[in-house]
Amino acid sequence: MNDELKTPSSQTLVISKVKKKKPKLYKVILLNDDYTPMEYVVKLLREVFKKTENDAINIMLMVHKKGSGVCGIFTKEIAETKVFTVTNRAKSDQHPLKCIMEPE
Ligand code: TYC
Repeated sequence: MNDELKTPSSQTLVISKVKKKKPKLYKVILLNDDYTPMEYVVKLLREVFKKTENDAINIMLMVHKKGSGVCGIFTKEIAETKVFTVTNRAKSDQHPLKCIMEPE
């Protein structure tokens, strides 16, 4: 990718090989437990991760059967916010639901 810079004399200087940095991405992962109600997990997936009812049910069932499942892939800040939101909501609703993030 080429970048154009204006010099003081307003000529255009083209600097090549300036790579635009891709942001690192993180998976947000839900972990299974024996107590959090299935409907609660589906509701969280709909509200926090904007999943359709169908997608939310499928992700919840995947977590239930396999032990964990990816709810989405985000930049660091967004992933941190999702983990924070899920963790706080589960805690305040007294469910042991755990949500983590890991590099993609
Ligand atoms: N295993 C839970 C149950 O049987 C449901 C559940 C699904 C819990 C996904 C957590 O991340 C989770 N009620």
